[in-house]
Amino acid sequence: MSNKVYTDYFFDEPAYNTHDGGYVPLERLDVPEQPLNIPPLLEPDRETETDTYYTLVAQAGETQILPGAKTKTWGYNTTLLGKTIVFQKGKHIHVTLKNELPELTTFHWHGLNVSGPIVDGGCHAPVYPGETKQIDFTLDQPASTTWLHAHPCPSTAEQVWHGLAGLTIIKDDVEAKLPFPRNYGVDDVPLILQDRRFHEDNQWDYHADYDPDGVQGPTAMINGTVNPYFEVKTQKVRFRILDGANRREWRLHFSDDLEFTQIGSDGGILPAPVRLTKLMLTCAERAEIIVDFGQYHEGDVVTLFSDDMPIVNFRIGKFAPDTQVLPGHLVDIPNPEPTPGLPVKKVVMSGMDEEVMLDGQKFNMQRIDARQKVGDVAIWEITNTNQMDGGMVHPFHMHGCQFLVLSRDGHEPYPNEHGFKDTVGVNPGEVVRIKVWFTLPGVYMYHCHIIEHEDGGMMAQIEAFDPEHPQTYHLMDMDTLMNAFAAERGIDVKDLWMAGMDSYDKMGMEM
Ligand SMILES: [Cu+2]
Repeated sequence: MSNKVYTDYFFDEPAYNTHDGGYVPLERLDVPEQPLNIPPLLEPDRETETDTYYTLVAQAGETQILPGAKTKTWGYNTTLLGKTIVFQKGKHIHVTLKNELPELTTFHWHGLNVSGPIVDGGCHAPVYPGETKQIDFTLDQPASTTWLHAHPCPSTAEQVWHGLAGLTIIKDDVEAKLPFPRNYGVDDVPLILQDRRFHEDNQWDYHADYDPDGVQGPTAMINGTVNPYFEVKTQKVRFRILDGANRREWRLHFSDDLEFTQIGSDGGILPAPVRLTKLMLTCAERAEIIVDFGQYHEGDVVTLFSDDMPIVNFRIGKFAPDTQVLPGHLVDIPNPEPTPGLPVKKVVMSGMDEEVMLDGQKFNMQRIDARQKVGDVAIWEITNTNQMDGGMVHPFHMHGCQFLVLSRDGHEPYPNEHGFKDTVGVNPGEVVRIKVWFTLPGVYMYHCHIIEHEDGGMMAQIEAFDPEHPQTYHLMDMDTLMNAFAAERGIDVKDLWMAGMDSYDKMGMEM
């Protein structure tokens, strides 16, 4: 491991969301501290040597988040967020998807290399209320922290806001040999970072809080807990951090500028550990870090902040000394040569508010915007045309693959971007080059992961094709989904309000 300790957030400061006109600063709610919720693990229905079977239920319920009235929330196999699913690489996974919500939803495996558009669970794979569907896939990708969230167009943002986001963890033999903490809930701890505004009777009101640049709330909610504390019982703790917010960027640092080590990014373990005192995550990005609390004593409290707001308190308990040192090299990252003769695939993210677009147009579910042969290794060039002054970081996300970041404006990527990624924050005015290859044929979406931007049309889709086995895809259309949503709500489709619709309407564009 290099001895260098990085002490900045890397991203361009003028582009931070704190400079946004609509920025909602975090505020500390005056409610007692509560133990950090650790999402329970989802038990498989059954398991063989080669196959694992799960049932996943999207359900509505009520959750005691604040003192007083419970909050109406949605979740996977629980009332809020989801039970954590642990997958073993190489296993054939069978999932029964059950929708017990009052409206249609989809089950998107963010970060999994599974075939699109159906297994992937984007907008083309609705599961209607009361319906059950089966999917199956074989996991063939490295150990990583990925997640599951709803992805129905154009209501992804609202459904995630209701709580449909859960963590998934992939394990493999390579990661198992590394000296990392891996006792779930004890020294291997998820931190799902979200923010909400609690209205009357502790309820959320997505429509009231709507902002086309992304909905925010002033209250930090970590794993569904407000004002959480966590009892530290081991010297070193690994955190699997997910920016599960609709729009908020998290600029994380600990009290005393405590140094920590990043060991993983979106798609797996980093080639080498990176020492940091600050870490910025944009929407949907993940980071795995190890924090060494060795300099503290029983009774001390270490605080995790985002900007200047405390978001988790770590109460230091008794622990045995841990002198294990991380190796300088963690994993090998494959780095295939680009396929000769392929043009650079250019993607332009433009606009803000309702004007957001991808390549000068808004998403159309029935339009395939690009094609790439399975196995081809292509250079993609992602441009954010926002002005540095007043623009914003757009987190670019791809389904169906994990990519490598090659450069930012021709310079080296950030020091913690040398592993697999599926989401990369692009600064205003910046050009980010990535290397993209698909392993499975399918139709895959790519988009900004400020969720209101994707609902608002800052999204496109690509067909990864196998010339030996041409396929035709039945692609869902917006009218079918909108009519279904209206019917489920018992209203006329003309009276239906969905977040992304405004963005199309105001630009005079068809959905
Ligand atoms: Cu965006």
